[in-house]
Amino acid sequence: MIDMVDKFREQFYKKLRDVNDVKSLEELRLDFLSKKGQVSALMKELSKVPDEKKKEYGRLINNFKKELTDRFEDRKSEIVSLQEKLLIDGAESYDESLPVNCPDGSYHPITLVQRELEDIFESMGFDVEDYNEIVDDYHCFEALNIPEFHPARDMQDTYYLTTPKELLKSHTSAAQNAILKKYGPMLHETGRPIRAVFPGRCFRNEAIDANHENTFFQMEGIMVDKDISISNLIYFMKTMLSEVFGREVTVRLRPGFFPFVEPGFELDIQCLICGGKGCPSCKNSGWLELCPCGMIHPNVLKHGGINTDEEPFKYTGFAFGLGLTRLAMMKYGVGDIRAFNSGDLNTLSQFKSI
Ligand code: FA5
Repeated sequence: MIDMVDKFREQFYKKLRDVNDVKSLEELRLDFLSKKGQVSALMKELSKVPDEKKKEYGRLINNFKKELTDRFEDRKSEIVSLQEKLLIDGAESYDESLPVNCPDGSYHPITLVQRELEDIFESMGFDVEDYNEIVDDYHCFEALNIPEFHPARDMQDTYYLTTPKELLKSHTSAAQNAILKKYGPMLHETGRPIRAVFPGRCFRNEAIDANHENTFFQMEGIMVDKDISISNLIYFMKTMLSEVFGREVTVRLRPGFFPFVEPGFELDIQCLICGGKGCPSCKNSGWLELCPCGMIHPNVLKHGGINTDEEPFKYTGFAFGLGLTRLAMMKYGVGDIRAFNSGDLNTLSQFKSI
């Protein structure tokens, strides 16, 4: 009997660790705590033990049942409170099994997140810009301090067109040069800082999984002015994330290499699908790479015609490349990125109606 209890305990805790949603929680309850579950099976075994041991084993099973019920309730309240936190800004609780209920159509969740971010950045004085999906090699790489044959090109394997040196843009950074050239003269002539965000669709030849797509969205942002520093960058990143999520979210900043920034950082957000415990959406790390950023490399500013040398107008700036699709996953609690490009109305009709 003691061996059976130990075996069931081990199985229970192993399964409990993997439970991340209400559905699998219910499966666990049925498996262990329902009338047909493992604990009831132990109770039935009790009839087979000698009378003098019945009391001792009865107590053992009751204590075991209480232990399992307590742990089950703890995990249940953790999951429920995590889900409540995820129900931000009217996003209905995302459940892929719900029937289609959207007679008038609805916005795609990425459109919703994009518009919300545009509003946030506009309120902080940023212009919103649009940019091509087909770009040339110069804008996607060379102007970003990534010369031909530089190994950094391997990080973004994309789709080339038959026209020489034209490709589907692999990142929104491809627009940086055009934005610097558009707003640079105003900066030099009137001192108006460059503050712009530019959302866009990006393409990469990726091995697709729960958090990688071959077609996904990013939102790039740049700010260039006199005396811009890393503190400005961190301030804007934190403000943006707390506005989007409506509360403080746990982030971490670690060094990251991108030839177009120096220094460069990776800004990760603690996974809101599993609360940092580890799940397929965050490759079991508890963190999701969301927004690489850094101080714009002087070579990039020079390619964009910005004066980086002469006093008193020596300009510096920061840039970031936010993963919009991943942000939508976190905001709405969508555990698999493939849901967004699926065209599945059950999934996509659960967001704000038109
Ligand atoms: C870049 O694309 C850089 N251009 C970002 C940048 C901009 C750095 C400005 C510094 C300054 P990266 O390859 O890490 O970096 O992609 C940026 C974000 O896009 C990732 O953090 C992730 O959130 C998202 N992303 C990248 N690849 C995919 C993919 N295949 N599917 C979904 N999201 C992706």
